[in-house]
Amino acid sequence: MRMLGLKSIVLAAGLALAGVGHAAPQAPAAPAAAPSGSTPAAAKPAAATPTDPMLAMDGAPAMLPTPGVGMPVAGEIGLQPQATKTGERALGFHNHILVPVITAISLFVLALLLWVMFRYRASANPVPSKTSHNTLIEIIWTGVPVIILALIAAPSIGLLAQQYKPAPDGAVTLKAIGNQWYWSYQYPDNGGFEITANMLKEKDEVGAGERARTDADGPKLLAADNRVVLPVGVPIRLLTTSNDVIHSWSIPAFWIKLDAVPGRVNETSFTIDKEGVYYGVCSELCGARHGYMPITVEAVKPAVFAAWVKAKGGTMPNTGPSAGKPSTAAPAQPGAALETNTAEIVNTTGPVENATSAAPAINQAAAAGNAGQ
Ligand SMILES: [Cu+2]
Repeated sequence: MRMLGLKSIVLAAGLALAGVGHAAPQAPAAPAAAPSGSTPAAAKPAAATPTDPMLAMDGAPAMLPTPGVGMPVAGEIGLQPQATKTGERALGFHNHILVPVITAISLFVLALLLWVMFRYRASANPVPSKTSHNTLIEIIWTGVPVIILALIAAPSIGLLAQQYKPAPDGAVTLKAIGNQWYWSYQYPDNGGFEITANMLKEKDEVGAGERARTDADGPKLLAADNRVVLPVGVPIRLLTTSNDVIHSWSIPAFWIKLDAVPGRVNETSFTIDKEGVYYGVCSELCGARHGYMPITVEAVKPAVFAAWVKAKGGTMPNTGPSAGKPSTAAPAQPGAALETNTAEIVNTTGPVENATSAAPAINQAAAAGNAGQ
């Protein structure tokens, strides 16, 4: 209960700060754009409740992270609970096959070592055997490991194939672009709007007008100002690339880790089974602030996702899964540079012309500020 009380206070503080974003829900960059003028908090008193549809800076629906889900837990070992079918399969493979096999082999080898050390020590065995070959034992110590490896390989290859299965038609495409040191995201099937995600700083690190991390945003070093919103139960086609050096987009609870390489696009797919907030970090050493470019994914019902896309100025594709182009409802060419189908997206460095085009520049400035620390 005491924990709950503390959380409520922190949450209230977070929502009050998040109230900065209420001033301009249509212009996500506005909070960052007007830090130096008046005190943002004074401009708009926060009337936020936990169900307020605004938590992340970009107007993502408010969803509180569940402790221990989609994030690491202090003092725990093992893998995070999985939120995808592939992840559950891999977790089962790890927990029920790999760990028992590894443990049994280690204990067996340890027992052999101990037996040899005591039974054949000089005092107990003064005259050593001169045996140099034993056909039966040699067949066993060659054959048994081969059988063990074959037994592990069978499920392992199936799992590997499942991890890189191309997304089916009708998948939602998310393109994650690594930058030193933040992530930007495009939704090419949804009008091509772009969002930019920077790490939320702690209370004692923020400058004037900046929003500090709260527990409602997520754990320290893992919470981003803008969340990647994705629908549950719908296949996601993940594309990764980079604007500078190699990064890696990773969400442990999805069993996803895909390198983001400059000049090429990597692809994989996954389907999130459970709603929730999931956290990850860049998983490829990419420079000084490698440890400060977190990934926050908010998995929501498809209808909520559609509403969020609309709020971002994007569009939902026509019911035909292979419609390809944004629907005619698209506002004034938002996806002009991005209406190609996902396989041929190569324009990662050009300016993104859409409703949120101000965001990258401003956030890059913010990122540069971060780098100066
Ligand atoms: Cu990186």
